[in-house]
Amino acid sequence: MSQKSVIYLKDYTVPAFLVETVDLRFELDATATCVESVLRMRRNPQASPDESLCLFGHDSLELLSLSIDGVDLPSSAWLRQDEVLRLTVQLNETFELRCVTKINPEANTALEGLYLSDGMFCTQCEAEGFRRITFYPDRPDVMAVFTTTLIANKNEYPILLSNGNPVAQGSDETNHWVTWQDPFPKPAYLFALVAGDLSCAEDTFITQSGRAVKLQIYAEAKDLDKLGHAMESLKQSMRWDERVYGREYDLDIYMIVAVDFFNMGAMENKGLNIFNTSCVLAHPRTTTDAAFQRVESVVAHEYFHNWSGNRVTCRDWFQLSLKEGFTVFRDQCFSADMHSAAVRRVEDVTLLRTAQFAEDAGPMSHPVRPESFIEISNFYTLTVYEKGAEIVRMLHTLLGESLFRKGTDLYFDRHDGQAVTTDDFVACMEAVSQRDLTQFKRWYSQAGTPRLDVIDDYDADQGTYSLRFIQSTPPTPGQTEKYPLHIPLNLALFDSNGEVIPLSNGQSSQLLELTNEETTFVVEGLHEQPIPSLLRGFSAPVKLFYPYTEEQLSFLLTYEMDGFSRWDAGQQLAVRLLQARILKGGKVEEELPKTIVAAWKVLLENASDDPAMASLLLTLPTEAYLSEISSVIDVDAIFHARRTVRRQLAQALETQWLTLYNEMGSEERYRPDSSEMARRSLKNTCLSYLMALDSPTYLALAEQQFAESDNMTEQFAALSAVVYSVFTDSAREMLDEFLNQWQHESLVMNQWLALQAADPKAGALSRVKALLEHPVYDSRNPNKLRAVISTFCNQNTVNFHGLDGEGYRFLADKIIELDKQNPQVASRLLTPLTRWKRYDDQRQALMKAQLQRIIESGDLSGDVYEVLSKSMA
Ligand code: B3K
Ligand code: ZN
Repeated sequence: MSQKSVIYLKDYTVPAFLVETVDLRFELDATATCVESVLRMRRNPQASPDESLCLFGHDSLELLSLSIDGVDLPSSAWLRQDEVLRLTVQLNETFELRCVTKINPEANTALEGLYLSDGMFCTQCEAEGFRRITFYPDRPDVMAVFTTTLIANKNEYPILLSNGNPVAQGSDETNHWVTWQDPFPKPAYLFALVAGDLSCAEDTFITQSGRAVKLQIYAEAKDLDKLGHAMESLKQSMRWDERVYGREYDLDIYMIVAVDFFNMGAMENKGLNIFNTSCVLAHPRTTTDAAFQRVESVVAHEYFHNWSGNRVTCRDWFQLSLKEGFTVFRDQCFSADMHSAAVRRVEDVTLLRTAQFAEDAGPMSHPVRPESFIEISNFYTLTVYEKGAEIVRMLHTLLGESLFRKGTDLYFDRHDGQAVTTDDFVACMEAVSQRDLTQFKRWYSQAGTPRLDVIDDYDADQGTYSLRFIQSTPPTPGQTEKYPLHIPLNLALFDSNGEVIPLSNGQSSQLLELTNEETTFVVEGLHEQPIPSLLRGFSAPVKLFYPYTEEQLSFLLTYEMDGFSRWDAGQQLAVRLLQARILKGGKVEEELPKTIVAAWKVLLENASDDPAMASLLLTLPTEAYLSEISSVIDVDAIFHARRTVRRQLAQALETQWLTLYNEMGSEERYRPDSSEMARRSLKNTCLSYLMALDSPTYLALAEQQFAESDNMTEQFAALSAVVYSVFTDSAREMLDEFLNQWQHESLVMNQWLALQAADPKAGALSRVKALLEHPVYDSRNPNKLRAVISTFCNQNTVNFHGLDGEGYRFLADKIIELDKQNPQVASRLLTPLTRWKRYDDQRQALMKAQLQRIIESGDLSGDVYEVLSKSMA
């Protein structure tokens, strides 16, 4: 493997040169686009005066000419090595640098920089894509005012968009041009352009100060009927950010463009967001409720970046969580306000506790503010995003709503137009609260998931109850020594009647701040031993260990009012049972314990009070969660244990499931609102339990739902239930019918592909290979790659981890192939193989052999190299 260089946070230095203005001129052509850039530059007075000018430029850039203050430079005036172009000539304090490059968007399969998506030009510049467009000081602390002129064939590319406001335009016989100007200085990673034959939905938003903002969402003409939900979501987000954070939108126009080829979900480019179609298009007939909600939250997330990310940006990429953690926290709170706060909290914690905790226990474990990287694209992780959001949430918890808001006001005010650090963010919270958050900041620098052990003791004679908290964090790669963290723990105590016991603060719950390795908390004046509810609302991202009895968990499931803690009590009850069965290989058929049947029965009886929460409460912990909490992951036992318990719960409570299924039915037309989504979710949970009974009666029920539903949520749930059932002939027929109906809807086909890739029945790998040959598949489209390959390797655990090692070999083959095409996506797909240490010896050997094979396959990208080398260390 070739050596790739490591970049360290500790090596940060200020930029030697600053850019005041950038004038870009693009002559757009699919295979030969000419880019002229004119930079007004000046030496940074804060940098050393002898530093030379270095610009970043990707290998794929063809440099046509370079001049300074109108004088062409000979090729001896610069050195070009790796990604850096170093000027060797003497430079004045201020000067104008003109640079002309040629690029080939059509050949750009990495989907970074300028590329083509279904024949339309688009860009992705975060983190380091701008250097694939032109030579530039491509780092986020260099902020400039951009003016962009786009020139293209007017028939092929009638729409020409870039950041800011359109200020001039014109045309000749064949071409037309538009000039855009963005008045807000920005880093190059927020630059964007789009050119294509697009249609658009339009609306207006009046800001709190009374300014009219034009809102436009662009997509291909065939998708024009799928833009309403994103538009509504955008307006809601704009209103919410004004109300909750006092933040108003700043330009006169806000545009979103939907593209089908995109490495991630969406991108917050200033005034011109570019979205993966999967995160913007929504229509009841083709889009599930889950996808509707995703559209809403991604639209909100990207909109919120306008302040947390764009107006105040990151000094360097180690600070990525400054914008991402904060913005995820903001979008979580937005969705909580729009729907059920408890449901959203459960969903967020589930993601964190399964996927982020697993990341933190694996070879890529890193602090929320990493210390080093080879390829920054590898650090757009659950740790930076989700754990980062938990850190901001903890600040919110510690300071309280009002001080937190003062803190964010100060942050936006103090740092508007700047590129700053997570320390700057915390400093604002310190300033408004007069608190010392030095220890708290360890959450940013220390990797790994802390463990919190709780031991309690009740002294009946004295009436005192003590809780002893012991915290520790396991070592992680490169960080063996760990220090105590500042952990906010929200606690409540219950008496045996299910009433909360007022605590010393007179309230029903109390926030404890655990800052030492060991802390003891004592409550006095109790008449009986209380039942503790620890970590209400999941007040800190830790693994909690307290030896609850089954009775105590059932008690909390009945009496706890905190939605998260109540749900968690039910999950832990199920975890107990599942873990006991996993130890026995998973296939045990012994009777279900009465506690769990009784608990599920009560849940079913009360389910209609809060259908969305009920649906979560009734769902067993996922295979991913059960894997994460296993010391050695026994794939087959986990799969069978879960499946058996599901079937037994279906059997034991068959009438209740059916009654509830019927109760959740509705004759009304589809509405994508919270209460209707909740109803459908619960209805589909019931259907999937009923289908576990392998009964033709319920097959008929599913077939009826499939045929009669007027929306994708119900149709797809019926299809999934049948595909995962024993009725293979019916499944085949239904899949074919679905294909026929939706073959022209690319996003629906992704679901169709993913459903089959996840089907755990034997022979999955050959079915997956057949899907890769199917006409609806396209190996260049990341959404399709994820639908088939990622779904198979992450969700179809029994087949991917098959002991013949063929699943592992398949993934390795795909990585080797894909790394040449799209390193970012290749590196991400690699994740399941990197977790080899979590499995038994036989699987470990098989997985390692495939990692080794990838290493030996030849020249690897920095992306894949970094993940591989860390996995093999
Ligand atoms: N900021 C982008 C992520 C860009 C990832 C580049 N590899 C999306 C977001 O978090 O909003
Ligand atoms: Zn983001």
